[in-house]
Amino acid sequence: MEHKRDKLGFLEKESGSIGWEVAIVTGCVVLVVLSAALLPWGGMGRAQVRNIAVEGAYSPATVEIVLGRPAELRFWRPSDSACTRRLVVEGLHISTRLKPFGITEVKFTPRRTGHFAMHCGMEHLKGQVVVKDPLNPSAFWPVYF
Ligand SMILES: [Cu+2]
Repeated sequence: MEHKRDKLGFLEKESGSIGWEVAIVTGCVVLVVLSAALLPWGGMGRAQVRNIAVEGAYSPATVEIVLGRPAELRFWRPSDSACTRRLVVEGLHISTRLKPFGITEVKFTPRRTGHFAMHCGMEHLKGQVVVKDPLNPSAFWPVYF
């Protein structure tokens, strides 16, 4: 099969055919976009670690995490006051005892977006866990206060 050459001597491509270069570049772009899109759900990568001090208040009172990736909330409770013993996060199925004078790790993978109220057993201490979907930032359902 003869290749046609233009005036400058460059090989002309047959009309209607897509060059390999175009196919490869398109394939790469598709792969990058797909992997970026799937990352939040894949559970890939390290856990999202958040440190929270429990002494008179939760500090910080608001922690933000991303949907679908393993999360690890680390509660540092430097006292054994009865008030701070229990930790509850509404809507995320978290109710646990925080050990005194140490760190309690609470591990879970958030499967829904929203603002989830966090409080002690008697609801003196208050905070919230915010779960966001980076691909759909306006998705905040259901909302728990
Ligand atoms: Cu309390």
